[in-house]
Amino acid sequence: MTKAQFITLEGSEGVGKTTNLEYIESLLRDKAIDYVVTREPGGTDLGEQLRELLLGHQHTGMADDTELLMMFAARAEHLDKVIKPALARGQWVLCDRFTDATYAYQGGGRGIDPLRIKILEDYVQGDCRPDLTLLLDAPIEIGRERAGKRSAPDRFEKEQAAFFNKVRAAYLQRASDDSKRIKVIDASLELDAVKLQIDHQMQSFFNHLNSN
Ligand code: Z5A
Repeated sequence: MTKAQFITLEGSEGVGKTTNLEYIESLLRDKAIDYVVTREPGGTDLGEQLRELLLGHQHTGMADDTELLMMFAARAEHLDKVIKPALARGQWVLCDRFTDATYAYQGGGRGIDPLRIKILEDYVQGDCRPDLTLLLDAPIEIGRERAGKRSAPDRFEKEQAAFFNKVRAAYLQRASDDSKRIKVIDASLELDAVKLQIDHQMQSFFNHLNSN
C-alpha cells in the first residue's frame, strides 16, 4: 500500500469516538496495517499534562486565547514526538480529535476567528494534515446523554447546549467545505449501524489508496 496515512476521529462530546476508534483499529489490523493510536489534547507526557490543565476545573476562567494556544502547544509536542515520527516510520496514525476540534470548539464554540486558527495551524503543522477524518455527528442531546452516563463533566462538558450546538454547526460546516477528506457518520443510530457506515468509509478509503 502507499505511504502511511493519518486518520482522525471527530465529533462533539459523547458521540462515540472512543468506542468506534477500537472498531477502526480492528479494520486496520484486518489489513495488517501497522498503526499507532493517540489522542488530543494529549498523546505525549507534556500533552497529557496540558490536557489536565485544559479539562480540569482549576482554571475555569481561562481566556479563550490561552485555551487556543494550549491546544496548539500540546499539538506541537504531539506532532514532534508522536505523529510525524510514526508517519516517517511508515506507521499509520489514528488520532482521537485533531485540529478540526480546534475549529469547532475554539472557533465555533468560543467564537475565535477561524483565520487566527488557520495561522496557528499553518505555523505548528506545516503541511501536515489528516488524510481522512470521520466526523461522528449526532444531535447534541444524544451525545450529552451518553457522556453524562459515563463520568463527571470536565471543563468543556460543563458548557451549555448553545455552545455545543455551535460546535456541531462548525464541524458540519467544515465537512461541507472539505467533503473529500471529512466524511460524516450518523452517530445517532445504534452502534452496529454506526460501525456499518464507518466500515463503508474505511473500505472506500482503502480502495482509493489501492487504485493510486
Ligand atoms: N478540545 C478542544 O476544545 N479543542 C481541541 O483542539 C481539541 C479538543 C483537540 C476533550 O476531548 C475535550 O477537548 C473535548 C473538546 C476539547 N471536550 N468536550 N466535550 P475528549 O475527546 O476527551 O472528550 P469527549 O468529546 O467528551 O469524548 P469522550 O467523552 O471520550 O466521548 P466519545 O469518545 O465521543 O464517546 P464514547 O466514550 O465512545 O461513548 C460515550 C458513551 O456512549 C459510552 O458509554 C458508549 O458505550 C456509548 N455509545 C457510543 N456509541 C453509542 C451508540 N451508537 N449508541 C449507544 N451508545 C453509544
